[in-house]
Amino acid sequence: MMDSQKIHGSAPVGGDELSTTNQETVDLSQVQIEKVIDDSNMTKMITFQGIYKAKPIIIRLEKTMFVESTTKQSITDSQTKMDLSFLNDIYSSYIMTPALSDESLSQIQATIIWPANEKALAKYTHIDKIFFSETYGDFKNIVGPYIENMLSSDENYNNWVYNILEGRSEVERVIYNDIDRETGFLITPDLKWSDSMEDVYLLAICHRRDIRCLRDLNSTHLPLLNNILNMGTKIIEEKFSRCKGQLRSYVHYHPSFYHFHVHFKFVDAGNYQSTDRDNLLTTVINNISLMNDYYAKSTLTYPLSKSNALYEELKRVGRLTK
Ligand code: G7M
Repeated sequence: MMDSQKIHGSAPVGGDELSTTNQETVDLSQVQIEKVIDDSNMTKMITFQGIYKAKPIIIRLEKTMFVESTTKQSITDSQTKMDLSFLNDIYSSYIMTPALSDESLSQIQATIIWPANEKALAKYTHIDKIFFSETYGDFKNIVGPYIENMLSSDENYNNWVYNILEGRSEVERVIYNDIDRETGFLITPDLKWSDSMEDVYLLAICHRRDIRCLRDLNSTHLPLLNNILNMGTKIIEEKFSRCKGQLRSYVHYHPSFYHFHVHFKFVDAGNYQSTDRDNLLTTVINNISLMNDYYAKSTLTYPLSKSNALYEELKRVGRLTK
């Protein structure tokens, strides 16, 4: 049986970026819930904002993973209630209510941030996205100049990338470095990798600095792209002892920083997730081989957050109306 004191809020949260230091547990019965700030059917999470002891609090609830043994028992347990939603040919759908004794099935993981500062509130609050179909003309007239302007107005824009490439940061984390000026790249763990072997997440960052993103790629870059695909795959599969074909390499459009890089993740059943920004490297290579300026000329559709500066720019120039 879980300690009820723990359920009711033992949540001192670390990290100054998220909150001021706190060593006090939260008494949830004293929290005033104000509103839902995020809610996702896909991630099975809901996040509330409220007030606790006159300071903002964030409470994020997440359905916990299924435990095989108890879930299996619940399916055949005669106490389990099954309400039929629909039956169609070989398919049927139910709302299943397991017996109350199946505690693990009703457990919820709660993350509490208190006191929550502006940064934490922004990070945990859902921001709407739109889908934007960016044409060749949009890129030439609006998006390309917007990127150039951003890069030239902030000389530190790609600093963290150059620190890695020049061996000033993350030196001991780099697992491969080919320093060729044209086709060279290095492989380093992504910031988001937790170091768990279950969800290996690596980045290949090229040494040349003249490729900002997918739009710039053409057939002159095929030696670089093939090098990243072939050598990157070989090195990573060997290092992590995985079978061939389990590694997924992809390029985001738009990326979050404009220096060409490729993501590498294993396609493990548990954490495989693709997003609408992903462009598989094998498809990129194929498209450029068929048509040199495929990415310069194509209309590229991607999700764009309403908090992204590009969204504001597209509105400013009248390309987006709302
Ligand atoms: O969406 P995009 O293709 O731009 O992805 C960039 C990736 O770079 C993200 O997955 C980030 O987690 C990762 N990243 C960002 N920073 C600031 C760093 C960093 O300083 N070091 C490393 N290793 N990865 C980073």
